[in-house]
Amino acid sequence: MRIVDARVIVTCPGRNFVTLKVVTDEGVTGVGDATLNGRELAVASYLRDHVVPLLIGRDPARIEDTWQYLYQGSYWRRGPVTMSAIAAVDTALWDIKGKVAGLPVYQLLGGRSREGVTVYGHANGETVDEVLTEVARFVDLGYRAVRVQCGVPGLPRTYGVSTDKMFYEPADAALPTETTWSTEAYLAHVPTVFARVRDEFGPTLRLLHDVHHRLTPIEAARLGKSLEPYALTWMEDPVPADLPEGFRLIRRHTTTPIAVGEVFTSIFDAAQLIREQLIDYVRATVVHAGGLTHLRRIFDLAALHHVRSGSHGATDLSPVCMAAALQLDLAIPNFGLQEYMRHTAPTDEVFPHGYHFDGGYLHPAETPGLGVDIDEEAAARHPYAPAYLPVNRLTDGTVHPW
Ligand code: GCO
Ligand code: MG
Repeated sequence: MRIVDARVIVTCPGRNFVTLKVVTDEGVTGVGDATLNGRELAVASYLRDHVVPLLIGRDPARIEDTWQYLYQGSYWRRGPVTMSAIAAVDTALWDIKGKVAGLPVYQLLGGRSREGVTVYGHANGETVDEVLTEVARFVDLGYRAVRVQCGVPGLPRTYGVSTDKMFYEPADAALPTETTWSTEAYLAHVPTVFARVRDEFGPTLRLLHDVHHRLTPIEAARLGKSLEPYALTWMEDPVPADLPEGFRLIRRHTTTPIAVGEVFTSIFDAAQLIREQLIDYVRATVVHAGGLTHLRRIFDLAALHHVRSGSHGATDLSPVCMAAALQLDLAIPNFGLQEYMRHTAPTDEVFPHGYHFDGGYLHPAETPGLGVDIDEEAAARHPYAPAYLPVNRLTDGTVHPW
């Protein structure tokens, strides 16, 4: 079998997605997600101009060899653009391998290690009362884990709080919107939110919170400590993870578990955090971390050090990424949690898929391959529209992590 074509499909059914579709001479096809929110066209060009010509004529069964060829062969390693492009090829080749074998990809990865993939949803509101209503909605839907984000009094807009609750999308404008941040207001407010959520929902519902890289290590340590009575499953991205040793300071002060890694693209971003046991969950995912082949490597390293998976699953990762992530989530021994933000109906129409939610779990499709596809005619009805993530500033105007 040989690869005869590879198409890069950019579509915007409400938000932008980049998808690679690999076609073989025997008519078997595979898909891979290549979406990099706010920088989509860079990956589309990398694929079209520098990767697709190298795929034509290759044997699609040689997944590892192709990965190494694209990674080592580019000379310029790592980075989100390169790794998302490699991820798309890798994912598509796993899809093809599954279809050829007549098996869902999780069977090729060692088979099922659990009955379903436990997911968490996003409860958010401007006020604590609104948050409580939203948490109740997720509990009613069957979720066993809920991320809680609340507006901060005095700040006009806060990360993670949206009007369209289920389909939160922060890349909301053709040029970046600007938001305002106050660490003082935030640190004072968050513990009061979790006190009320625990009070209302009892001790066993798994609760999570995303700090979105906005604190310094000592501030994060203080937040972790103040949240200890509410027993969070994790505090996410407490600081920018560029400096792994910064996490030692957080660790020294708090037992609140830490999840990091949605912006990681390589095992080398995570290695020190994992080896020193500075984190509890690694949030890398298929599309930005080099596909199933490389993500499996990250999770295997994590397993040696009591670190579990907690893959990113925001709406800017397409259903193709989610379908692939679920295959790996089901197979690995050290699965922790999977983020699950629902896609809109127009997105689901462009990406028909067989995974489904039931009783707090997502279940991958049982069909051969990944169990997801792209409807190219539907995709063509939604042309690319520029959209950027916001830029954040402190109240005095200083640029601050968003
Ligand atoms: C999450 C993430 C997202 C990111 C988004 C950026 O935990 O789901 O923080 O909400 O902000 O993926 O494109
Ligand atoms: Mg996050």
